[in-house]
Parts: sequence; structure tokens; C-alpha cells
Amino acid sequence: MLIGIVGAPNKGKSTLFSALTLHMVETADYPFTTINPNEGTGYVKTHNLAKDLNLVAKPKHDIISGEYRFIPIRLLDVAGLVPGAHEGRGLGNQFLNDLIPADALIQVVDASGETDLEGKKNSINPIEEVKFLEEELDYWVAGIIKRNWDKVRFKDIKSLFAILSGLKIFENDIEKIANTLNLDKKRIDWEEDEIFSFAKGVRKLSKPIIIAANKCDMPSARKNIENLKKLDYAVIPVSSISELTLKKASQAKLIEYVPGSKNFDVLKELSNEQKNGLNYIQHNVLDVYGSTGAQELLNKTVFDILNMIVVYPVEDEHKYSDSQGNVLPETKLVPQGATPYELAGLIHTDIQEGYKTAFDARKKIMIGRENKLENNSIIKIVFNKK
Ligand SMILES: Nc1nc2c(ncn2[C@@H]2O[C@H](COP(=O)(O)OP(=O)(O)O)[C@@H](O)[C@H]2O)c(=O)[nH]1
Ligand SMILES: [Mg+2]
Repeated sequence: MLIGIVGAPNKGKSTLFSALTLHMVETADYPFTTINPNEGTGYVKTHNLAKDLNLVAKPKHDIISGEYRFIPIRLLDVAGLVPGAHEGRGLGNQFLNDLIPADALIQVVDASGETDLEGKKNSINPIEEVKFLEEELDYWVAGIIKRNWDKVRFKDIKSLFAILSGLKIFENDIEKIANTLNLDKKRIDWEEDEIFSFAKGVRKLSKPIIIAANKCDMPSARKNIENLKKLDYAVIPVSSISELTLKKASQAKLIEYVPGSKNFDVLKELSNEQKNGLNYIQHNVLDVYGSTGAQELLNKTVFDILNMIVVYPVEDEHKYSDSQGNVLPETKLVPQGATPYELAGLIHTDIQEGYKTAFDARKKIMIGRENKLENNSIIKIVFNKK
């Protein structure tokens, strides 16, 4: 799972990325090998299932913190996009192409309304930022299609899928978009405006956007957030700088803070400056919005927008463990409706190839290959070893 953090310059993208990728606990084993400096690991927050079962989990990649279990996902900090990015302005095309593999986008807007589309200090309505990104993305996708037009023209819709599949879109979604727009799927010879409408459809389905209404600590943000919420998007008030500050203070053992909470506990005598900083966050962010919004952003994206559920693959269905006895060693985020057979493929191609059957370890029943997996289920897959 890869989530891209996007938006115009100076909105707080890098601050949000730093906050989300700063971790209090080191995991035993890094879940992803990151090649680029702008790629990192964030975590979605879920319930610690082992605790309910009176067990102690021994996760490989996840982090346990009391009643919570944090599951890693990949995050990408995409450099600021400016108007005209799809035409290459400000290295725009290069930055846009970083988004090809993203499953969803978090658009960081400056809810205080104090930085414009170029990132300069000018007051604007943050709704303009949302419109601007939609448009840049639509032109970008249309550009991908147009550059490949000779591979598509006069062919059928499958030729379009071959070009667009890297964007994380399904073949049947591509067909659906063409149907809705009444476009010829057998022999593609679409007009310019039809290509653009189709590109827009592809963008909407392949790159769902959630809005981070950042800098919500600023007084001017309140009204803008109300207006942003009228758009057809999930909008989360966020104060990235507050999340970063709380995580740093927590790392320095000055406070105890669980991401996503509306409070923190002070552990040490603080300097006046530290006290003022933390009071500012408490009064302007936590008391007003219930959290800094940073954790909620990831949770909402993964569980509500991408509709993922959590499943726990195990090898020993009695001990709920792997073969070495590690309890609930891993989680997989799978789309709602995924089957045990699909889960097998996510774990290892060999497991899918040798697939025999699957057990729900808690219910102690067999589940059909094409049945839907349930959220928080513990699954043992039986397969023939190669
Ligand atoms: N008040 C306030 N300022 C913030 C917040 N997040 C970021 N900033 C400031 O906004 C400016 C731009 O932040 P940066 O992360 O570099 O933005 P980027 O260009 O979008 O990556 C910096 O001065 C940050 O300190 C926030 O939540 N509240
Ligand atoms: Mg930046």
C-alpha cells in the first residue's frame, strides 16, 4: 500500500511526512526497503487483537502499544506541484510520475488560507487548491493516454488497460468509465474532450483523494475548514507541526503520547518554552479537533477510502502463531471482499499456487476459497509445499 502526500508548495507536506514517519519504537525488522529519501513508513492504528484473547503478540513488522496495534504502510512525500505541472512546470511531470504506483493521495492544503498555489504568502481560498490539484491530475492522466495514442487508436479497450494498469486501476473499472461516458469500446477513436472526460474518470477511481486541512491550529483555519467540508471529499483538520512536536517530545521522553489521542501525559519537569508549546497544541488543536488529525488521515484513507480490512495469517491455528510460536506475527491489509485464495497470493505466490484450503482459526471452521474474509479474522492457509 502506497499513499502519496501531494499539494502545492509550503502547505506542510514535508512536515506531515516527517510527523507520520517518525516512530517512537523501532521494529525488529524493517517492513519495506525504501530507495528514495522521500519514501517512508507510516502506520495505521488498529485494535490490539491479541490483548482480547489474553495473549501477547510478537509481531514482525507491526508495533504494539497497549491496546493498539500499528500496521505499516508506505508513504511518499511528493515535491510541491505548481499550476502547469502537467506541462512540466517546476519539474511537475517528474513529480506527477512519482504518483503512478500510489493507491491513494493525501492532499495537504493550507487551511489557514495564507499561502497561494505557488506557495507564496498570499491569501487564497483553500478550495482553489483542491480544484487545482484535480485539474493537474486530470491533464496528467490525459497526457499519458495521448502520448500512447498510436497504441490505442482503432483498437479495443484492452489496449487502454495495458497503458493504464500501472496507475492501480482494474480492467472492469476502465470499462465502466467508458460505458458511463458512452464511448466506443471496440474501436477507440475518441475526440479530445472524450479523452479528457475518460482521463478524469480514471483519475477519480485510481487516485482517490483525502484532504488534509493543515495548519488547523491557526485561527483563520476554522471558517475555511467548514467550507472545505462542503466539497465532495473527506476532509480532516490536521496540524502537522503539532503532531511532529508531540512525537518529538515523546521520543525525548518528555511526554507520553499515543498518536491519534486527544491528550498526552507530561513525564518530566518542562521548561517554560516547552510548556507554552505544548499548551498551544492542547488548546488550539487537541481541545478543538479531538486530535492532531495526522493519525486519522491514514486510518480514514486505508479503512474508509480504500476499504481495507485487517487479517492475521498464522501457521498454527491452535496457538494463533507462526511455526516458531510467535503469536499473531503479522497482519495483512486486504480489500473488503478479498478471499482466502487472494490472501494466499498476497503472502506468497508459492502459497497461492499450492493452495488447498483455509481455516478461520477462531471460529474453527473451514472457509471456502471464494468466501469473503472477515475483518480481524485469524486465518490459516493450508497448501501443498513445492
Ligand atoms: N501553523 C502551522 N504551520 C505549519 C504546519 N505544518 C507546516 N507548517 C509550516 O508551513 C511551512 C511549510 O511546511 P513544509 O512542510 O515545508 O511544506 P511543503 O512545502 O508542503 O513540504 C513551514 O514553515 C512549516 O513550519 C501546521 O500544522 N501549522
Ligand atoms: Mg516539502
